[in-house]
Formats: sequence, structure tokens, C-alpha cells
Amino acid sequence: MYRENIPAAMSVAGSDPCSGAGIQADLKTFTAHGVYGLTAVTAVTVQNTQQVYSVQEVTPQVVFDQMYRLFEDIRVGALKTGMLYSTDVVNAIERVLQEFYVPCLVIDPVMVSTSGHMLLKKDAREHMLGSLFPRATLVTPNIYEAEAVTGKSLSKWEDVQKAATEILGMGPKAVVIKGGDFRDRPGCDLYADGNVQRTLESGYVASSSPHGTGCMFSSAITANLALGMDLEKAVFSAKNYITRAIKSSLQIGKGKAVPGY
Ligand code: PXL
Repeated sequence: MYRENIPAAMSVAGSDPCSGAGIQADLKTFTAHGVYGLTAVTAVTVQNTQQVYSVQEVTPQVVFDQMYRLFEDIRVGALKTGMLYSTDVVNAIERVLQEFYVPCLVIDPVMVSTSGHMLLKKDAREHMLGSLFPRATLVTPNIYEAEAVTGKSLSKWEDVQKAATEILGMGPKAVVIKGGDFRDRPGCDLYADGNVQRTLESGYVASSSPHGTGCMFSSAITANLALGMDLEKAVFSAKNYITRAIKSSLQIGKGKAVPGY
């Protein structure tokens, strides 16, 4: 018998000690939405606002156990994955998802940090596509990740629209391609599901793409889904949230700003 009086969402992701991205950003975002945040840590990064220095993977069994013990105890309304790092971690997550039902699954296919550090090994990409994409309610690649996933270079907005269709063919119910400072349409993202394609426009916030905006966008969507919003509304509401978060970026440290919340 579950007794939660607040919806819960889970983030399965890496730790970012400066709290701009990763698990820490996800928890802040869940809390800001009135959702109780649960976590399973996949890797511990050593980083500050300037760069990522190193990555220590958590053993796949411990990733499995963290998730398993939460699922057997707490009703999880929505789950997102972020930095997964290795094939073995992807497999551990798949094993948990085979045992427990989660109503909404958001896969943020994090691959490389803003500062250029590898956050998903090359061989793990295929596994993520094969095992997690088909289960996903939503996948949220940025332009670089959409290029990696489709194997095509995206230079025009039309290319992004085609990539969205191709990604839908990999099995998720919907996709958001996060445009960021994409030259052809800065500040725009593309939402697509089986029925519609819509552009999410915010008015580009110049010269500020703080570290962690991608994580925060996908965790805001996850929080909205845990609150029971339908998918398209969850995405549009999260776009407003992340736009406000970028506008109120926090100047912490010597490197990139982090999103406000
Ligand atoms: O923004 C991608 C990302 C996700 N997760 C962790 C990170 C980063 C970027 O640095 O460190 C843990």
C-alpha cells in the first residue's frame, strides 16, 4: 500500500558537484515544481563551473539496487534518465524497467558535457537506443545528440524536423529536439509525436546558455508528467520554466553560469 501525499519523480543520472546539471539540478527542478525527487546515481563527476575533470562510474549493480529499492517502496509517477556513461549501466536500468511499471519515462540522451567531456561511452549509445528509446514516453536530445543518434548533420530547421521523424521511428512516443543556440532558429526547440510537430519558441536569450539547461528542461518535463499533465502541455510548460531559468541565471564561480530556478 502506497501512502504518498505528494507525487514523486526519479532521476537516474550523474552527480555534478557544482549543481548546475545532473542529479542536483534535477532535484532542484523537481522541488521547484512541488514534486518529491528520488535519485539513483550512475556516476560521480569531478567538476566545477569551468570544466569536468574526471568521471567515476558507480557499479551497475549499485545503480540497479538504488532503483529497485525505491521502486519497491515508493510510487514513482515519472522517471528521467540523464548521464548513463556505460553499457552496463544502461543494461542495469533496463533490468529494473522490466520488473517495475513506470507511467512516464523521459530519456535525456546525455552524451558530452558543455565543456567537451565524454558522459556516455561510444559503445553505450547503441544500447541506449536499442533498449531505452523504445520504452520512452519522450526523448530529449539536443542538436549534437540528435546528430549522433541519426548519423546526419543538422544545419537547417528542416533537417531538425526530419531528424525528429527519424527519431520517432526508433520507438519513443514523442521527441523534443533542444535547439539551444542553433544558428537557423536560436532559442527554438522542436516537439514531435505521432500526430503533430510543433516549434517551441521562447525568444532567444542572447549570450547565455548556462551549464545544465538541458538537464533542467527534461527534469521540468518529468516533474510536470509526475503532476499528471498531458505530454504536450508538460513540454510547453517546461519550456516556459527553462526560459525563465535562463533569464535568471545565477553567477556562481568563474566558469559558465548555472540556470536559476
Ligand atoms: O548537461 C549534461 C550533464 C549531465 N549530467 C552531468 C553533467 C552534465 C554536464 O556537465 O555533468 C552529471
